[in-house]
Order: sequence, then structure tokens, then C-alpha cells
Amino acid sequence: MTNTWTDIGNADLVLVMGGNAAEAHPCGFRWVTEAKSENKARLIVVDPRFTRTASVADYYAPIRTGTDIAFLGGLINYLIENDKIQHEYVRNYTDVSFIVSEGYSFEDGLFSGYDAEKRTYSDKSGWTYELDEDGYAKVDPTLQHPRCVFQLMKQHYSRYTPELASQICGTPVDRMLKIWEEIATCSTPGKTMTILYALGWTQHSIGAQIIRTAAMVQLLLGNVGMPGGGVNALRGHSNIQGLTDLGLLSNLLPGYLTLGLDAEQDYDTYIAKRAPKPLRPGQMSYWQNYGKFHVSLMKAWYGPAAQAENNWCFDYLPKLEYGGAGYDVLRMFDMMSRDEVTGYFCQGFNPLAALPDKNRVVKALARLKWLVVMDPLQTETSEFWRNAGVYNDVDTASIQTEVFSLPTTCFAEEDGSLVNSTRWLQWHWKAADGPGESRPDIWIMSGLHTRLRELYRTEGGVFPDPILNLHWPYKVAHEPSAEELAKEFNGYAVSEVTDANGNLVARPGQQLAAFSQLKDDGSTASGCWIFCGSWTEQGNMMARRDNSDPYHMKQHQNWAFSWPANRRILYNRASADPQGKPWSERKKLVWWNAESKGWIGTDVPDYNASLDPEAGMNPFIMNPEGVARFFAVDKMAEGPFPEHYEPFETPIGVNPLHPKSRKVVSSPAARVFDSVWETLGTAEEFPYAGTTYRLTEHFHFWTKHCKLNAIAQPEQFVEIGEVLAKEKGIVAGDRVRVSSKRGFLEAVAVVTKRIRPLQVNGQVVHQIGIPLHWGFTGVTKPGYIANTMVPFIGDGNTQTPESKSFLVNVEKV
Ligand SMILES: Nc1nc2c(c(=O)[nH]1)N[C@H]1C(S)=C(S)[C@@H](COP(=O)(O)OP(=O)(O)OC[C@H]3O[C@@H](n4cnc5c(=O)[nH]c(N)nc54)[C@H](O)[C@@H]3O)O[C@H]1N2
Ligand SMILES: Nc1nc2c(c(=O)[nH]1)N[C@H]1C(S)=C(S)[C@@H](COP(=O)(O)OP(=O)(O)OC[C@H]3O[C@@H](n4cnc5c(=O)[nH]c(N)nc54)[C@H](O)[C@@H]3O)O[C@H]1N2
Ligand SMILES: [Mo]
Repeated sequence: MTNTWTDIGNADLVLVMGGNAAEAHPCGFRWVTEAKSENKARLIVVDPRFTRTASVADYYAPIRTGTDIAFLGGLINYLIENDKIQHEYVRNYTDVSFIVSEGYSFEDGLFSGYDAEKRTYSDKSGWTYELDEDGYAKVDPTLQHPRCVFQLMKQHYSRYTPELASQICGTPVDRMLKIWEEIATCSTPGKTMTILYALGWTQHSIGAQIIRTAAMVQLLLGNVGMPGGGVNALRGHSNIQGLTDLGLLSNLLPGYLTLGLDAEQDYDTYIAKRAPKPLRPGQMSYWQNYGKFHVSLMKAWYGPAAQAENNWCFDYLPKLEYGGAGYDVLRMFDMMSRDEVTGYFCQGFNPLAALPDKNRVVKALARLKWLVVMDPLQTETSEFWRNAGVYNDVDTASIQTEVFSLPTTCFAEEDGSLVNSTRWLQWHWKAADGPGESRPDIWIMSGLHTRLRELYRTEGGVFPDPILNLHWPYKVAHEPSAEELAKEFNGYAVSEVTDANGNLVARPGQQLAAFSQLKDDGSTASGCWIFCGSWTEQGNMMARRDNSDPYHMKQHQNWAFSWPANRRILYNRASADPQGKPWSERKKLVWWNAESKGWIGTDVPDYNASLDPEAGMNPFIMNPEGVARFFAVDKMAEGPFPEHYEPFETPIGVNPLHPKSRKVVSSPAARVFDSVWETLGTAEEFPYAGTTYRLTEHFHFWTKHCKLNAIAQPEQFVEIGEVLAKEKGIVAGDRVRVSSKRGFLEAVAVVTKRIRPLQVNGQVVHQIGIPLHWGFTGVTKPGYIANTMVPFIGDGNTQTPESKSFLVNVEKV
């Protein structure tokens, strides 16, 4: 989230699109209710289904799954054509005036640099700005240059007319225009819209680009950095934000630092590439501090072993292959199917139920020598080898995999912190001991570490150093406490730390107060630089529970700790104009106080707190250009401007933006393994668009172990619109079989008015809703796994599976 849960209450307009917040985030949804009651905010919902969120909306529009770029691209076109733009914001705080390199082009649905054989953009050299002699980006403040970002963007989205957008999305033109008109009112400075999304946007082969399109809309409206604005991912598990913060994805290090590539064996080159010089005069380019964060991380991990002479143990870190693809779950399971993986530690994850193409996942697990499942419960994954009849039809005797179950405790049985969507680190306290033989995850992992280390010490190995030299200063080696780990993530002084003027900042062993104190000389250690400030010499900031709100801005500065630097709204410098004056009195957040010569306000300024606005430093300090990007430069897999591509299983078989091309029907840069093509179905065989989702009454695949949840939602059902049900002779309560190219499930039919047929590209498209919670363990009725249906396809940037749009057929059984 750029903003916070509580800040949703500041919005004048709430757009829920690509999520169903009332159902999946029922507690957080109270701030939407607050915005409605306190600000008379309006709520817009755009969803293939008329959901529980839609039921309290002021405007609802249906949309075909996987087509949000067309809807939002049309909106960009509408805002530009009707001049509904926050001009001063856009001119000063975005890259509209930047001139793009001559090497950039976009033709027939493809950007420059595409390699059709590798299905990837192997040459992104044209996706940049033109530079002057000093290495600064060239700009044209008049916005007239034919290759300035504004002109290119305008041209790109001029194709997204209301008629074409409607033809792709199936949303009726009048409904679309009504919603666009409502959104356009937020281009005035005193009015903000917040966008709330989740999986309805992420789980597509073009998911990351859908979210970028949303960010572009918010920039045109001047809504980023504003109270009640922003682009807000309502995250899933209680600590999934913490997972990415701590770098648990295979290509990341903590604090969004990145692993080196194979071609980056040289330490200085590795750092220099990640610490870019400013692209415009007077800009900050905050990542120039990368080295300080990296060295502090290595000091936390390797302690005394990390020294300047050995590049702070840089060689201990693995490097990614060419292209930087990590070992995401799709790739891991693909490697498993090809016998490239011997054993698998599965911790707090139920891939058999959660990953696409369940039958493929079963086959992959069956090729392992061993599988360790660390979980408080029995899961489908820990029992993948069990013949559960039709629900898991396997020949147990032929499976060699040895499965070890290590029962763990769960969050209520341990102390620790959770990072919520809002970036708040909130401490929680143990409520009870875990039952039976269960042990905390930390205990199990530390025990494993102690034993591995002992083996390396006594028997040696190919490269024992990273294990033997791991810094392990905890009081009880086999069980570091949550407090010890939290203090290490925050960071401490290794030796005396002084500031630029030689004043003492911290004595050895003291906790650091902020990441601005981190150094690249080995005097500081910090396990995750963005968490710096969460456990200082003043104590555990995450445990703070003061919910006062003296300025009535819903910022709650003394509740828990918000990374970075306890800042609640990211890019908040953008809430004031270039002179440092709030764009509007109603939405003031931080501003320049000429008397005290400092930035003040109700949030921690996202900026150098004493820098005069005269200096001209812009708000987007993490970008070397200092401004936000409409043109994504070389960051994205599919191109600098989002383009609509169809889901890999498309009910219409063409991309109406490029009706003559076969090459760009679906994303030309998505994650598709060779063996997956033959598992994709076509609309002739599977004519309906299927989508999967969750219900309030269950949490994924584990509440089916609880009787109360099981009573509330006892068995698998699917939702079918009335028109299709009639065509198929299906009535409510019938058993139906829903099949895709990859398998089928049987379920109870719910016939509903809430899913209507859509007119798409001259044909009727029916959508079918498949909730995802059931399986063959627990106390609900044994059932099929929804993911049997889903294709093994991923987004080209995030590798997130396309579980929201695929093709199915439905028959009465
Ligand atoms: N009760 C409960 N709450 C949960 C969870 C749970 O299992 N149970 N899971 C948690 C987790 S981990 C997560 S990630 C979040 C997920 O939170 P959400 O994303 O809100 O949950 P989903 O039910 O997957 O909802 C997706 C919604 O997007 C719609 N949709 C599908 N495709 C499209 C599309 O192409 N465009 C648009 N505009 N909409 C589309 C679906 O119809 C559905 O209403 O929920 C969290 N909260
Ligand atoms: N088709 C389709 N597939 C989807 C989705 C979809 O919308 N559609 N949503 C996707 C999303 S967003 C998500 S997040 C995944 C969810 O997929 P998973 O994360 O696999 O599902 P969960 O059941 O939430 O959690 C996995 C396990 O964690 C265990 N657990 C809980 N606490 C602890 C603990 O403290 N320690 C350990 N070791 N284990 C613990 C639980 O008992 C549970 O068995 O599913 C994904 N799959
Ligand atoms: Mo999730």
C-alpha cells in the first residue's frame, strides 16, 4: 500500500477493482464505510461478479476477467481527451516532459527489441530516455516534442476508445463512461480517489501491468502521496508484506535489495549498478545509499567475517543466472517434474491446493526423494501420496517420495511481529503453548542450522564458509528469540558510529534509531534496513498501541511502527506543490514552513526535512529522475507502457486491439514453460471464462479443519448465471461437472443473478465462479481442488499464476 488502512477514511471516492474487499478484508473494509459516512465518499466496484462489496457500492460495472488494462487504458484516454488532469502535479512530479530514445517503438502490439524465439524482450536498449552530454535526461517542458512521454502516452492510449474498451471488457459503454466521469472529478486538487485491489489484478499473465495502469491513472489525477489517495494492494496473509520486506522471494535480499547476477561477480560493479546517479539536476536518487544498506546486511549475517578486504562476504551470496530469473514456485515445480530437485522443504505452504494445475503438482511431488512439511495441520500436500479416491486419484505404491511431517506452532502460540498491508510492523504476544509435539518454526530451522553447521565443521564440504561463518550471537543457539531477531533486523552499532561532523551517534552494541545512520564501513549492522527504527534504544516501537489522532488525519503516528521511518503515506512530499504549499487545505499532509525552515505536518516528511523547495528536489526520491514514471523505462517484462493482451485461455481467441495478429493475442513475454502449451484449451472445447476466488467463511485451505467454518460453508459449489443455467438445463442444487483442459471438478450449482452474460467482441461470454477452499483433508465434505482447473502460466515479471482467467465447460451430472 502507498497509503494506510486508516487513511482510506480520507478518500472522496473509493475504487475497488480487482478485489472483493468486503469479503476478503472485512475488518479493513470498515474504513470504506467510514469514508462513506464521514466524507460522503462514493464507492465504485468493477468486478466480473456482483460481489458483497458491489452490494454496498454506488456504482457497479461488470467486466470480463483479464481485461482491466483495456478499461483503465480507456480511462487514461478519456482523462487526456477531456482534459481531466491535475496539470501542475503531472508537469512537475512525473516524467511527461522527458524525451524517449529514438530506439523505442511500438508496432502491431510489440515494443522494440522483441526476440520471438526466446519469447522475451532481449533488447530493451530503446526503452530509455534520451540523455544530454552531462548524462541528464532531456526534457521538453512544453510537452510538444513528438517523442516526449506525454505525446507517446497520448498516442498509445488513443486507440483505447470507449467503444473498443467496451468491446474487449464487455462492460456496457454507458456504464463505463459514467464511472470514468465520476473518477475524473478527482483531478481537482481538493478531491482524492483511493484504489483498492488484490488478486483480481495480480493473478493474470499481465497482472503487474494492470497495476501499473492503475498507478498511471492516479498520477494523472494527482492522487499519489495524497491523503485518501494512492494505489493500495490489500495483501493476503497477515504477514505477506513481511515476506517480501524480508526478501523471502528467491531473487531478493531483505529490504528490496537484490541478488547479483552471474555476470556481476565484481563487487564494485554490483553496487554501482544499484546506486544510480541522479538523472536530472538536483535530484536525490536515494538508492545511491545502496552500499550502506548492503554492507549493514552483510554485517548482520556474517558479523566479524564480513570485512572490507573480502567485499563484506559478497562471494558468499548466490548469483542469479542470465536474465535474473529467480526460483519462483512455478519454476521450482517445473524443475521438480524434470528430476532437477531432490528434496523439498515445504513450510507454511500447501502447494497441492494453492498452485495451478493440481495434477501437474502431484506428478512433480512424486518425483522427489524426500519432502518435509512444516505445518500445524495435515494438508493436501503432506498427503499428496494418499489415494483419496476421485479427489486424489494416485497409485500410492508407485510413489517413492519419503514425507516427513514436522508439526509447528502458529502465530498465536509465539511472540513476534507481523507486517500488514499498510507496512505497519505490529508486535503480538504468545497466547498459549502449542499442542502435543508442535515446535515453533524458529526452533526447527535453528536446530537444522546447528546440525548442518556441525556436519560442515566435521566433514567439510565444497563451500562451507557461508555456513560456518554465519553470525549466530543468540543466547540459546537452537532457539533465537523473536526479540533478538527483531533487534537484529532493526540494526545496531558494531563499533562506534559518528555522524558527518564527528558527533557520537551510537556506542558499540547500541540499537540504531534510523536507516540514515547506516554506514558502508562495517560500523553498523542491520538485517533489514527498512525496518530500522522499529526497535531502538527507546524499546520496541512495534508494541506501541496509542491510537490517538490529534490532527484528525487518521495517521496514528504512535501506533506500532510503519516502514520506512515511521512514515504512513509514501511520497507524501507530493501532497504539496513545488513551492511546498499543500495543494488543498482539506488534504494537507506535509508542507514547507518558511519561518522554521523545515518540512512539517502530520506525517513524517518523505524528504530531506530541511531542504528548501527552492532547491527543486522532486518527491519521487527513489527514482534517479526524481519524478514518477509513466514510461517504465526498462523495468517491466512486457514494455514501457501497459498494453492489453488476452488471457492465455481466451474465450474470444483474438486480441481486438490487434485482430489480425496471432503473435500478440496473449502476452508475448509471459512465463510459459514448453510443456505447458499442450495443456491449454480453446473456446471451441471450453467455451466459458472461469475464475476462482475466496469466501469470508473460510481462509484458504486450513479453516476446513474447523467445525464452525465447515458448518458455514460445508462443500464445494460453483456459481453459474441464470441465462447459462437455463441454456444448460441446470437448476440450483444440481450437481455439475466443470472441466478444463487439465481436469475437472464436481460441485453443487448455485444459479445466480449476480453473474450476467457479457457482450464481448460481437459474441456472448458467460463467466463461471469457482470458490477455492475445499480439498480432501479437514472436516468439510471431501472435495476436489479448484486448482485442478487452472493453467500453469505466470506473469512475466512476478511469475504469479493466471488463476483468475481460464476456460471451462460445464455440464449437469
Ligand atoms: N475470508 C478470507 N479472507 C481472505 C483470504 C481467504 O482465504 N479468506 N485470503 C487472503 C489472501 S492470501 C488474499 S491474497 C486476499 C485476496 O483478496 P481478493 O483479491 O479480494 O480475493 P478474491 O476472492 O481472490 O477476489 C478477487 C475478486 O476479483 C474478481 N476478479 C477476478 N478476475 C478479475 C478481473 O480480471 N478483473 C477484476 N476487476 N476483477 C476480477 C473476482 O470476481 C473476485 O471478486 O484475501 C485475503 N483474505
Ligand atoms: N486458483 C487459485 N489459486 C490460488 C489463489 C486464487 O485466488 N485462486 N490464491 C493464491 C494466494 S493469494 C495464496 S496466498 C495462496 C495460499 O496458499 P497457502 O499459503 O498454501 O495456503 P494457506 O492454507 O493459507 O496456508 C498454508 C499453510 O500454512 C500453515 N500455517 C499457518 N501458520 C503457520 C505457522 O506459523 N508455521 C507454519 N510452518 N505453517 C503455518 C497452515 O496450516 C496452512 O496449511 O493460494 C494461492 N492459490
Ligand atoms: Mo494471498
